[in-house]
Amino acid sequence: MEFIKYEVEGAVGVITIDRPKALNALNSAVLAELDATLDAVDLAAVRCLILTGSGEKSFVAGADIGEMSTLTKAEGEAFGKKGNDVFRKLETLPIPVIAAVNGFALGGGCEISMSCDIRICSDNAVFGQPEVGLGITPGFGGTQRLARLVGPGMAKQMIYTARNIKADEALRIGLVNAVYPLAELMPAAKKMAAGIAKNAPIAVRNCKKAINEGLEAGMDEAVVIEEKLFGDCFESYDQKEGMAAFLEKRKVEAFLNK
Ligand code: DAK
Repeated sequence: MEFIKYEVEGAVGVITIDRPKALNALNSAVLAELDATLDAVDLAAVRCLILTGSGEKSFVAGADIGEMSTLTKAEGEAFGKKGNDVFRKLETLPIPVIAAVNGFALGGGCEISMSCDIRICSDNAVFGQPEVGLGITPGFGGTQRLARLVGPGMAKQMIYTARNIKADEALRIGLVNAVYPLAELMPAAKKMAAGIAKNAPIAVRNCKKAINEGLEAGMDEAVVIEEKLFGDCFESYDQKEGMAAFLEKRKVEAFLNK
């Protein structure tokens, strides 16, 4: 891989987008490598992923403007689909993904962070959807996920004005969950990931599915989605061990993902 680094530490995988010359901007090659990396994650061993960017300045500075500049309408739509397919794969991956946003998260960078389950950022992070200033719409899910995350009023303001926001404002509007000094971002992400990884994997996976799928449904349908995923946890080794440990006043020995 030229642009994606993937490392596994214990049960936590760290994906780093590594294209420093372009501040980690997403071109077709980066998207293809990210897609292949997600396909290769060992879901039996890895229980949480962290997505970050290389360097100390940028998470992802957007889709690659040079590559997009000469696209036809049909090619633009195809490029949007390529990004959307990878981002959707990330969003629906059976394990949680934490975006550790270490700098610029503009356009496609903001969008990829929103495809992750949880966003935390460094204090130098900058978020924004600058696309209308470039003559295009957000094309990797920004019009959809930003409105769902921060509400339509704030999303429309950010998208129509193309104004970037800093980490403190991102925190205030709920786009990120926490802000850290840059040096503390990855340790914090790893600590959170390890905390997730020690919980029962089938239950965590079903929670992700229930939240994601429930948000797309009306409440009557959403509670049925939850019921089924709740029921699915029973008779598993991990459910029996988790409850036995409580009843026997001891610590869980290990969740075995079965
Ligand atoms: N694409 C390509 N190269 C980029 C880039 C980008 N998005 N962002 C930065 N770079 C490159 C710069 O061109 C520069 O390259 P060299 O000139 O050194 O060769 C290098 O990275 C360093 O950048 P700067 O010299 O500009 O660094 P500064 O610190 O001065 O500024 C910056 C940092 C992040 C403020 C600035 O680079 C910047 O404004 N970058 C562009 C940010 C941006 O507008 N991002 C949004 C891109 S639009 C769609 C699909 C997808 C999308 C839309 C539609 N469909 C097909 C429907 C998504 C769109 C976007 O993401």
